[in-house]
Amino acid sequence: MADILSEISENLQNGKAKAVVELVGKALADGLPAQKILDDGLLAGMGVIGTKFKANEVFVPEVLVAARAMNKGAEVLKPALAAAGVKAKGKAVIGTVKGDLHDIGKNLVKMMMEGRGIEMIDLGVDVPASRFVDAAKENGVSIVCCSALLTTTMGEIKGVVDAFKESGGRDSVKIMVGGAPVTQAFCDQIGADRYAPDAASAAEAAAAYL
Ligand code: B1M
Repeated sequence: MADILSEISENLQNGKAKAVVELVGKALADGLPAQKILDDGLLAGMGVIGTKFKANEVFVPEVLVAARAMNKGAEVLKPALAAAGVKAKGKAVIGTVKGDLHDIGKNLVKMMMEGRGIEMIDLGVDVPASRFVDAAKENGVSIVCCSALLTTTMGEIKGVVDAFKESGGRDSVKIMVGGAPVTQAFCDQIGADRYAPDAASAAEAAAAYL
């Protein structure tokens, strides 16, 4: 079992998306729990890439192909991560804030929320504050999720909170925040409603709001 998970991790680190997709499918067929494949295969590989990126041992192109393999592998896990037969019970908007192109964490949060029966409106990456406000209004959603991975972009989340205040719609939405540099203290400081450290707790908190 450990072997296939290490193989997933290694192929992800080498950016071999096709192999990752095949191995994730095989691990599922072998009966491994989806959460374990995610944690010990895909995220473990991404963790190694993160450490090497920080140490200047790998660079943006390598990280990009690894990220692509991560997203492709996670797509295969999506049906298994979603609770079977959950009825849609509400909608949420999600996006990575302006200036920030990281989307792996956002995609996982989206996936986990879909697994909780929440219909997700995904605005993608580099999303300006006004777009969150417009999308929430247009779709009548009550939950807005903001992801930021850079210390230089986390301030944009405050911009989203402020844009909702300025639009007069602050009271009709719960603003949830997350991403590696984001903390509970930051959430409190900017007047957001809820900080979630990971995708599973984000999905649990969102479901509790609906
Ligand atoms: Co970037 N990058 N990156 N990068 N990158 C980091 C974030 C960094 C920590 C690496 C490092 O130096 N150690 C560093 C930030 C430093 C800082 O700000 N303090 C960094 C940097 C500096 C940069 C660039 C500036 C590099 C450059 O160009 N010189 C550049 C910026 C580009 C931009 O955004 N404008 C850049 C670019 C990139 C790539 C494009 C190459 C690629 C992104 C590809 C993609 O996403 N499609 C990339 C990657 C992959 C990373 C690392 C290696 C991995 C991030 C990741 O996906 N983690 C990262 C290093 C690291 O984190 N170790 C790094 C896995 C993911 C599952 O975790 O996103 O934290 P995470 O999500 C978690 C939780 O945080 C939470 O749930 C998720 C799952 O449990 N969560 C939420 C996330 N969003 C949430 C929203 C919620 C709730 C929970 O809403 C309710």
